[in-house]
Amino acid sequence: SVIAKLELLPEVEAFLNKSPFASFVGGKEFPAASGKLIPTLDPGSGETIAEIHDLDASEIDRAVDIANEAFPAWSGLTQPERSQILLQLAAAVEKHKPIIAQIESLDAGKIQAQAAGDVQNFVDTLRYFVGLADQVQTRTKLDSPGYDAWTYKQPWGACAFIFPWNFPFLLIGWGISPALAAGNTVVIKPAEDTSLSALYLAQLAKEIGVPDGVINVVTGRGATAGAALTQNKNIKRMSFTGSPEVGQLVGEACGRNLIPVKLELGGKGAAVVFDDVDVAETAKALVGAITFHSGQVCCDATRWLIQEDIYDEFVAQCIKLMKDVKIGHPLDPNSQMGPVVNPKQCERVLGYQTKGKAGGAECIYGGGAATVEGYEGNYVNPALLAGTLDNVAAQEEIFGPVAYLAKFSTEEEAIAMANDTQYGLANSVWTTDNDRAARVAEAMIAGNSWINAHNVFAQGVPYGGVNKSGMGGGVLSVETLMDYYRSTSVVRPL
Ligand code: TXE
Repeated sequence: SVIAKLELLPEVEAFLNKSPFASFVGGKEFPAASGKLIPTLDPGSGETIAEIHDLDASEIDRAVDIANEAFPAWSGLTQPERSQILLQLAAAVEKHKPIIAQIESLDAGKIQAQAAGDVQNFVDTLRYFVGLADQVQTRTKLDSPGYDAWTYKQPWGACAFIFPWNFPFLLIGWGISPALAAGNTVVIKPAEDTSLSALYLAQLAKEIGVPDGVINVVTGRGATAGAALTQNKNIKRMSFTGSPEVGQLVGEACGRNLIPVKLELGGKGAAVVFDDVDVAETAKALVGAITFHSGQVCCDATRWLIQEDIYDEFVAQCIKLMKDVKIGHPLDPNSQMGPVVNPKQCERVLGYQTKGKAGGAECIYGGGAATVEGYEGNYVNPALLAGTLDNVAAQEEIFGPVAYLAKFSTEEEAIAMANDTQYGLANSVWTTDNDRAARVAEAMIAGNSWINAHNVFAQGVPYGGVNKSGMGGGVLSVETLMDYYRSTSVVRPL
């Protein structure tokens, strides 16, 4: 076995030896009565690293009940008491960063150093939301002549989260931190391909004294376990991150029960590059972005719109850079780009290259499957396609290291092309003209616009998409924190 030859930390080996993994609910293992298991694979070698339990609908419902039962005690703590526990959790995760990062790297096919960055981001995000929640005034006096009036904010109860496989641990941090800091309990359903870091978190939370039932992890298939969570009438809020197709189903299910839902879906971001940029630097940044986590990044720049007079030079630079990208196993410290998550995703990425070419696009560099000696993983080559924007590869989310290039001549044309999409998550504009940068950044229809950068996040800066990219954004900011309080207005005539 290839995995046996990898240098795993003893703690990671010990953790994997606990397989098969039950879910973790109410502070203890929570097995699937059916005994059904789902294998979880190392995308870098194709080998099975563990198995997870596949819960059924009644078990999901039981987990939600347990989370609701834990709510009165958790929400009844004072804010300093709750914050203290969550800060201890943040410290424990930080201490265990190398272990969690290696589990994540092996489970999700993520370059190990990037996985460590994700774990740190979880820690920073949790600390940030604890700090914010400490400042929330739960009673606010209203100025209403003739009345004594105020609003009172309190947490909801058990909140549900369904997460995808591209940033398994980081997204848990973005999702649950505001919910927990506000005093809610959580039920987390990680993607079936990448449930291990969530299970590690739940066990760690138990060890450091997070009360039982506050952080629950349920594992299983999307169409069964995931769907059961979205149909449960006792969850107080739902947050889903994943594909638009499933997002619609989640929205429908929550709509039927009038449960508030937040959807973070895909994207087809544009990078608009004007001719006054440093071409080599900009090409480097965009090649870095599209190859980062093999392009499995919802806010990625996947449509590169290049002003016509620098187009050829820009393409030449990109090709040079892409040739140098070292594809390899995520745990190999020399690797710059790892595999895609599973064979299905590999087929999807290659399929869009075929469909794009059939629709008239030209493949100007790369493409196809990649081979990495000694590993039977899901490796693909980075690729550059070029053509008109009415092509399926320019309109649909590929979720792989594939950039689609097109030329523009004027600023107006560039904005129209950037907005020629059903998505609206994140775009970037590249120029040394500050006025133009601000104009274009504001004219592109999306939740986020970056200037001379792509994929930059900061706690305190709201993140999230519009249109087919989702609804209820505000992630990473006070906007999301406030979602996790319900508000009661109290009025007494004087
Ligand atoms: O995602 P799914 P998939 C996009 C990306 C990718 C494509 C397919 O383009 O190629 O989606 O990925 C759970 N009810 N993104 O099929 O199915 C599932 O178990 C409730 C973009 O893997 O949306 C998992 O936990 N839940 C995205 C989660 O939904 C269901 C990241 C996401 O899986 C369910 C991932 C159902 N009926 C994929 N069916 C982003 N925006 O970052 C599945 N799930």
